[in-house]
Amino acid sequence: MAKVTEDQKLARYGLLCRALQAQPTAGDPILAIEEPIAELSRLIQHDLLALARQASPDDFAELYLEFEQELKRFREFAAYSNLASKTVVAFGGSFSAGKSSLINAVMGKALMVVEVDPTTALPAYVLTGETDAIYALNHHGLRIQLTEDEFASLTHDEQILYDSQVSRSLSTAFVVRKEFPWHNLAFIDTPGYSGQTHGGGRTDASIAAAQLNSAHALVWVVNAKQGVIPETDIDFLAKLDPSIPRLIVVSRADQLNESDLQAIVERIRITLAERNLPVLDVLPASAHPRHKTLLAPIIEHLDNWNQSAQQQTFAKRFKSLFVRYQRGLEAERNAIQWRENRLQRLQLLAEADLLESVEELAQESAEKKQRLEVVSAELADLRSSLFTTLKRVGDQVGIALPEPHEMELLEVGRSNFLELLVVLRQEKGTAELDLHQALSRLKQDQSAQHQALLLRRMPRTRAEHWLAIQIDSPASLRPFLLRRPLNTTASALHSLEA
Ligand SMILES: Nc1nc2c(ncn2[C@@H]2O[C@H](COP(=O)(O)OP(=O)(O)O)[C@@H](O)[C@H]2O)c(=O)[nH]1
Ligand SMILES: [Mg+2]
Repeated sequence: MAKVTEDQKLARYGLLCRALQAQPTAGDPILAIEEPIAELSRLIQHDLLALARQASPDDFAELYLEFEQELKRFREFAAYSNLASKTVVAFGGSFSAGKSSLINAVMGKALMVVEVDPTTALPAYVLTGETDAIYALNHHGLRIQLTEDEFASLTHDEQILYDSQVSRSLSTAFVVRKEFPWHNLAFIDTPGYSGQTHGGGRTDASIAAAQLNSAHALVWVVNAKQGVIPETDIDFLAKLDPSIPRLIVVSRADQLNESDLQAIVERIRITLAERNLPVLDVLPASAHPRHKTLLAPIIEHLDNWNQSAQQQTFAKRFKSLFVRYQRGLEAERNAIQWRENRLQRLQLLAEADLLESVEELAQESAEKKQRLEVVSAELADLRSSLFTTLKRVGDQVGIALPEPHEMELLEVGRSNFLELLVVLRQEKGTAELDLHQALSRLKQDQSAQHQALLLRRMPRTRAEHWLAIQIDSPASLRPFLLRRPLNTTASALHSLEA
């Protein structure tokens, strides 16, 4: 390995200083939004946590991570406002699947870093701009500029050469390319997911999922040499928002012969259909210039996405997180109500010596219910403050967001299976559905096609999970089994009633 010169060491020191800078310099556009951004952090990192200590759903830990992730993404857009008007296309897939190479190939230029060490790789937005430039956000949320060489040096070699890991102090990169062909698109090159835990206990998988879920479209890359789409990829795809259009790209086509490649593409198509994961297409690709023609259908999809200007998803995403929290509280309120009903019966039957205990329990229940109501009201206030502050920042930097009261009204899609059934029944004006009976019919495998639409087929699904939808058990278990209803058609639900 080449020896590091004094000049190079000095340059690295300069980079380290920038990466660790904590105060914006005069004239930094971030100064204009510092106060509302701090307010957003306070709302989530302080007020939301304080509420959660009083009452929160079982999955609050995940919910909170998503809140933080969404806030982080909003800060990225605020720090580099050219992103605001772009349709975001995320490239996902496992480490070394070939995501960065594919991005380079479709752009027709080698602009991204490939073969970086996955543990130090930064997610990078790639988009057009007036001049070529690379920026990164440091851990204080400040945008710093990197030279091409500095960006390229953020690999595992850095550790060997300089004994430093600057990329650990950076969170996101923005690669601006004058000749980026799609003016309305921004790509996001994700480092890929793994089960490994990262600093702070987060897994790469959860970060990758949040990044992909916030995109307008997805390109999922699979390494052709694996021959199949791995089970871990399927699990991952199943967890992503089904309303985001996705394209599967089978990379390294150059390393297989034509017929093997076709067989693999076909197999992946079938697997995805069987697993009930609709995709736009499964397309082979290669980063090798010799196989350039393979890229044409992929580029066609990108051209298509480039046609439509899309609003950023912040309002919808934050709204759906609040809705999840509220639904968790509702489920708990229902459980308490049920308990209260039973306690009332006990009160009637209890002997005098037990009556006091029963009354005590009833009192506790009532207090708990009241607390839940207070938390629910405070959560609504918190939501409205967050929407107002988001809008303030959005107006300042040019991120188009609905008015706060419109955000309140935003429809985030029903995620409650029972609710869907109730709506269906009301539409049809039929008698109340016996869920137990309906589900047993579903299990009799009458309409396998509809069954697959309604239920997730996951290898991990255990018998007790199935039990959960047959008896009136906690609503929180149902989403695990039931597909998010965005693509559940009414006709599929009809099959429950048939
Ligand atoms: N032969 C061949 N190698 C590829 C192709 N795509 C990626 N690679 C190689 O696979 C490795 C990982 O690719 P990269 O794009 O960095 O993967 P990422 O981690 O998903 O971004 C690199 O060594 C690439 O050169 C391809 O289409 N053909
Ligand atoms: Mg990469």
